[in-house]
Amino acid sequence: MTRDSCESMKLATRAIHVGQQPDESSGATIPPIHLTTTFTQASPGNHKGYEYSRSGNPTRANLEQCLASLEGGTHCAAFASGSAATAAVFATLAPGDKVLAYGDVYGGTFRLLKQVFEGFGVVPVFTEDPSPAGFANLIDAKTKIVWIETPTNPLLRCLDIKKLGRIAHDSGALLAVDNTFATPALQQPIALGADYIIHSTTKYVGGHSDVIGGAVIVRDEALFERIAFLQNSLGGVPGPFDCYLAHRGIKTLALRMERHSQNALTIAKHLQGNAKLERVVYPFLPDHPDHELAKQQMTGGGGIVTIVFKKDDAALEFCAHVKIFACAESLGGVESLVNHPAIMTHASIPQEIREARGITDGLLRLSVGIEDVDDLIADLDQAIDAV
Ligand code: P1T
Repeated sequence: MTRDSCESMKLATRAIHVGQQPDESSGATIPPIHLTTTFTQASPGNHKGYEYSRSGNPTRANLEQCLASLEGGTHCAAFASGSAATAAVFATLAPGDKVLAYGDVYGGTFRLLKQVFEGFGVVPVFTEDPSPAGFANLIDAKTKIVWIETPTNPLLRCLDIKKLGRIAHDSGALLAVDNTFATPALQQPIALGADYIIHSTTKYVGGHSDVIGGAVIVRDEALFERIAFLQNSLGGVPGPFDCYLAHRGIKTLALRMERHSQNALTIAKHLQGNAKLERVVYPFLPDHPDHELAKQQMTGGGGIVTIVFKKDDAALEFCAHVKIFACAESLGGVESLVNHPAIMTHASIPQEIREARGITDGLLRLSVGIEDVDDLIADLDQAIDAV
């Protein structure tokens, strides 16, 4: 089926069929992986739409078509990592342009803004208030991009995409939403007004912790032209095999996100009230500060649960005792992981800023996998008992 013939279908169907036309030459139901750097031309300039695999490759085009469809965008550009995708969006800016972001962003995104793009004259501005008013207070005519993650990494605050889209647009800025944590299976930012969607496809989109990748999805032709130009010019493109792996993962995205969300909610409820924990953070728990908003803009709470131990040292001890949960960076794979953001993923954020944001040494981020939830709970309980 072509993208056009699938467009009226639901996400779980599109995830399996868009960009998966059988191979014309052989009938292969699963399209071949086009492991080629170049494409033979009948005569100079007379080709079939592909010239050189940095500029375009059929396996990459299949992945891009599918991701654009799932996010409700018109176009997608795939990248070699989520960071390369993020950098391409910032590379659309000129000196003096401002990026307004909530402080609780992925450490690597903070590092790109502060240690790379600030050097080129881009001005990063961080609000510590995730409410629409927090952004409205800091936005001005120089703000070109409002950048958000929702839920945020690792504190799981949820930001109001619809209201932030209006604030950005009223001021002449674009809204960029990093949809890595929720994925299009749980949250549709373009339908709520976002202009750019960014993914680390390394996470839930790929889903199996075996491929690094990224993507930018847009709903506007002119924006896509600029991003496609930067994709080709900066050259941070994924190889065909990586595109194949990410696309293969997408086919089970809807199913996986349902199970990740179910397991995470069950675990969050189970851990709530544990005497050794100060806090259990999960958007679909009623005591979460953004619970109402999360229920409005997400169809499930996602697979991440953040826990904070009363004693900082307990977090490290816990990591030494878990058996099923692997102590590792990253998230979004079928297997459960535990990450210590202050030491691992968010170490590039200066300590005083990190702690002021609540990323303390006692905080752990659980990426809840799709194993049997009883086994996961037993593992968490024995590790907490051991500290
Ligand atoms: O790792 P990479 O594919 O380059 O993606 C960067 C990135 C972008 N956006 C979000 C929300 C992310 O979480 C990440 C990467 N994050 C981790 C590696 C992590 O463990 O949090």
